[in-house]
Amino acid sequence: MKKNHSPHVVGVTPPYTVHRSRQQMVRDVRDGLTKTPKELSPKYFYDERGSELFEEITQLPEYYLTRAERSLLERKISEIVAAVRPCSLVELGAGSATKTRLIIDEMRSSGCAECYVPIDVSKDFLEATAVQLQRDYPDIKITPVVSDITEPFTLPALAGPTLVAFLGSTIGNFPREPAIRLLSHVASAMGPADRFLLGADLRKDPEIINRAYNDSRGVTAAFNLNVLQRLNRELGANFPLGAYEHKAFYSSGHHRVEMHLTVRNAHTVVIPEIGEIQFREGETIRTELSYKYDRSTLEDILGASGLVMEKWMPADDGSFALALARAAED
Ligand code: SAH
Ligand code: AVI
Repeated sequence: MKKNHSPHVVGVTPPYTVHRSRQQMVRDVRDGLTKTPKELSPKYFYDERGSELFEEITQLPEYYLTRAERSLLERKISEIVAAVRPCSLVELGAGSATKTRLIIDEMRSSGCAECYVPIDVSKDFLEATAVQLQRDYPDIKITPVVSDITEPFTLPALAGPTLVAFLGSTIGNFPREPAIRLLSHVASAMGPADRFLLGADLRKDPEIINRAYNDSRGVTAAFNLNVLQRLNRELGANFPLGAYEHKAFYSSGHHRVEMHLTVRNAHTVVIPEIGEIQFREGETIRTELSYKYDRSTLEDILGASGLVMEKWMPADDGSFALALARAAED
């Protein structure tokens, strides 16, 4: 990597991180809920409970994304590691880093695995992931970083070459311009020998997509509603959870899933640091977008971010793809 900054390492500076992110949260919630239509950033799904619910989603029969990416990684990781020869791995939005173990295992068996830097906003969950990984891989330096990847992020000094992974199609939770801003930060942190590995969900039969976001056990609904529970817990808000309903649908025109919370009956919510907010019957809070891609759209987004796609690795059934990219020469 080109840059060498000091990171906010978990366990060393948590009060600083928590304090800053709370102020940001109040600002974001105020901005989002005073807009028409109302919205909340999907990053607020991920407190510890939200991260646990997401893990449950990845096990659901309807949620094909995680299984599709896992089987692609199993098939392609030796080729990727042989081509990049990474000694360090940085991961954006690492979560439980379950699939990441496939990358780390391959790096170790091919002779170089010095450090792993998982970056995530979900502080407690990230800490638990890092502790477990350090136990399982005592020979690798694990440096978790609590950070919002939409901000220009900082990275520790790393033994190169570095593979920067962004898995799970989390890129899909960002519309085009924010996605380009985020990936531009990645591109500018990469040196010539580094590579970016992106996992992305592809366009397909809308029924399959709709099922993935409307599972029969209601786990996605609980994940969606958890954002309001979080605002109740952390900001002392009084959202009546029973007054909201999970709604998710695929919009073919926009190539994206929209996730909303629909208001069943009108009410007023008080958030002490923000004030009173009115909710009308039938209105919605948009909580997430999840874009689905094709190769040319992704190549275009990567290109606009200063990245060049070198390898395109779609699943045999076309459900999901991995893309490997390098930074464009200036
Ligand atoms: N990579 C994992 C987890 C995907 S879930 C997988 O493929 O299964 C999305 C992850 O990104 C969560 O762990 C969430 O906490 C994290 N995340 C979401 N928005 C983020 C942001 N703005 N900054 C940092 N991490 C974020
Ligand atoms: C993390 N992200 C890619 C998931 C997605 O599919 O957009 C989050 C999610 N939302 C509902 N289910 C899963």
